Amino acid sequence: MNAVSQLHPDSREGALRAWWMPFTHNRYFKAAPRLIASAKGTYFTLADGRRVFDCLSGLWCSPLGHSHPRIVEAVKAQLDTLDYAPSFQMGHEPAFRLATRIVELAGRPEDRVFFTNSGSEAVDTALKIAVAYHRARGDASRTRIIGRERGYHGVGMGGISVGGMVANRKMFAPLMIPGVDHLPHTWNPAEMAYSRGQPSWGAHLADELERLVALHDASTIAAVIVEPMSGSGGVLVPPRGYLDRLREICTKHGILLIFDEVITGFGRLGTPFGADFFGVKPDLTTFAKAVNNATVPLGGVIARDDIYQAFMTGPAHMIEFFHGYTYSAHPLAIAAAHATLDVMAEEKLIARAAELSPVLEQAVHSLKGEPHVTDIRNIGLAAAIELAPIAGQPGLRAIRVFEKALDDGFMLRFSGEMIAIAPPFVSSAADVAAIVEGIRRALRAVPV
Ligand code: PXG
Repeated sequence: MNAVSQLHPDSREGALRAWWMPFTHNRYFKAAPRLIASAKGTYFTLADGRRVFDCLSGLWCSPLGHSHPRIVEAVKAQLDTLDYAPSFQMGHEPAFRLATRIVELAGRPEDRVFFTNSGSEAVDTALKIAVAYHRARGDASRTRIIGRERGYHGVGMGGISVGGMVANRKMFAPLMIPGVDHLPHTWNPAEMAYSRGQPSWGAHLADELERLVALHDASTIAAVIVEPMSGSGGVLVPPRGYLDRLREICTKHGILLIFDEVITGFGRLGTPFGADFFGVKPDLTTFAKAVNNATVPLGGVIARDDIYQAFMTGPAHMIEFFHGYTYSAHPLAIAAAHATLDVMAEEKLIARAAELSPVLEQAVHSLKGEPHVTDIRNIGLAAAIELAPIAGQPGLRAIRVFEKALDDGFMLRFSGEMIAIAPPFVSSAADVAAIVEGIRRALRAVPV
């Protein structure tokens, strides 16, 4: 036994020892833990009693605010009725009804939904559907997947293979799926720094897909996967015309286009999906997070009807797609999603996100010229502020800004050299202005 494991669990070090925290600087955190005790509406209450504004809607996932009474009520009622139901060879009615609501909201009523429990599982599911679809149609050489640099598609082996974040990939390279290539990312500060909304430069970057087709041949490529807007990469906004161009090239070569809408799905851009915002139709769409306000883990894939139909061959009593999760369509998650979609519709919260978008754009771009700021990007109800790194200490600048803002009552998201915000849709214009002023104070308080 080492010294640490002998610590008394009542001591702070002992109490924090066992949980190996995700995407967290564990040693730094445990030396000065930031503990959340409760949440209500747009605020978290920390263990020391301070209330902080939730500037990223959780991790992009709670746009209705926390402990929404309608969602709480729905989940509690579901617990009393059906706590769990197997989804293999059995089904429960609310899950079918939710799938119908999702394809209707997406404006694709003929399409199909496969439920998962997270965005990562949704991505791996979409990749498997894409490869199996081509095989089912007799096009078995189409196995290659094209991702994009700086893309984030969760942390499954498939997701990190197509993802484009080096830190998430480098330790696992031998296990990642082979036969993957990447498009270049679309952020070019020399051409687009401080763009408001979509940059006008960069549609031609989609033509890189033609180069990859020329290199690998279309007959080897199953799908292209991109986030319509890269959230984790730092709100990287697609240049005007870029996604349309990707769509055209995919269609021309029989390649499926997967939009990873884990962040953009369910209203973040002020439209039901990013596909609606950009006016580009993907073949497969992944979602998670906001679908049920993150009350219970839920994700999924929307598949074009003919993709589903391609699997519906062979004897009717045989399983068509050997894939699924114990918790696929978990009743509590489904109940939370119904309540979330009810509230979104009744309170017109997606339109509310659209109304707040210009307020956020105006406010966040007023940070241009503040200390350390090198770029500001925004789209829908999301924005990122890129900071100049501290020499020799990558990442520390954004941590410092995050810490100052937290002390001041604003919980931001930091990642690399960047601060991201994605306020809850139920925020007021005054809340959005207050977040930005909080960031301004934090930027000014962090030493050069
Ligand atoms: N795809 C996309 C586009 C995502 O943004 C995932 C897949 C994976 O989802 P799960 O549910 O497996 O985590 C994501 C997740 C951040 C942040 O601060 C973003 C995510 C998760 C946590 C933090 O940018 N995105």
